[in-house]
Amino acid sequence: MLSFWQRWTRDSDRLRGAQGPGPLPTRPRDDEALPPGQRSVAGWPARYYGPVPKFKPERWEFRVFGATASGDKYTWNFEEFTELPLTTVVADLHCVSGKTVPDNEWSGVATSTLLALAPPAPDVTHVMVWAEYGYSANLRLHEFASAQSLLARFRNREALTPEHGFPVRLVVPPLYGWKGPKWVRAIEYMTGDRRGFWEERGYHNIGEVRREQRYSYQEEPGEGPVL
Ligand SMILES: Nc1nc2c(c(=O)[nH]1)N[C@H]1C(S)=C(S)[C@@H](COP(=O)(O)O)O[C@H]1N2
Ligand SMILES: [Mo]
Repeated sequence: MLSFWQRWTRDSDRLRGAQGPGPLPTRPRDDEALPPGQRSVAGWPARYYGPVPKFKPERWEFRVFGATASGDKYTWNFEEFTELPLTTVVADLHCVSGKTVPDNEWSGVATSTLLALAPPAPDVTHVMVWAEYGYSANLRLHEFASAQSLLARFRNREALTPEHGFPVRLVVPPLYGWKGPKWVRAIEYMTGDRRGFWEERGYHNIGEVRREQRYSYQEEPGEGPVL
């Protein structure tokens, strides 16, 4: 019987083995090439609101609920979640504060895998991603579902640390960092839009980095529920 840590990190070994040992290639960053208003930072400072949740493997489960096609809820316990196939995406992490952590190699469960296992009803337009302590972020279904989106368990082939979202965080590269909850526990399928934690508190409902959608006062009519 593997401990939860052995179970989680055996994939880390697998990722390293698959791609060879040694440091990751790094390319020099030219901040000119970053999206407007962003600059790259060295290392990986952790940014979060509130305390870091304590992970309790026996109490942890991942849920999909709301407007599923079947009307059922879906749950995976920790062991079951570790059995889901992994994919890898390389992407920058853009905080709305202007700091970018470049070239992260994220590995985890593709959102398309989850959507296939827990199909949404045809009229689902948005999802709410729920994390520990009630942190949430709303996304349009097509953004959540895109090929670049994943529920990351690893960064640069290492299991996430507690302050970076262990065991799992959402990564959606085209959106600002707050749209990617760390310590994710559930996905809610919604047939309309509703604001998440920061979207209710002055941040843009959509949050596309390329379009610099930082604050809710920038929203055009139709880009978010009335505040
Ligand atoms: N649960 C939760 N997830 C969160 C946050 C948070 O406060 N709580 N902060 C978000 C913000 S604003 C950013 S920029 C990234 C930062 O991730 P990092 O600390 O791993 O760099 O996490 C996002 N996910
Ligand atoms: Mo952020």
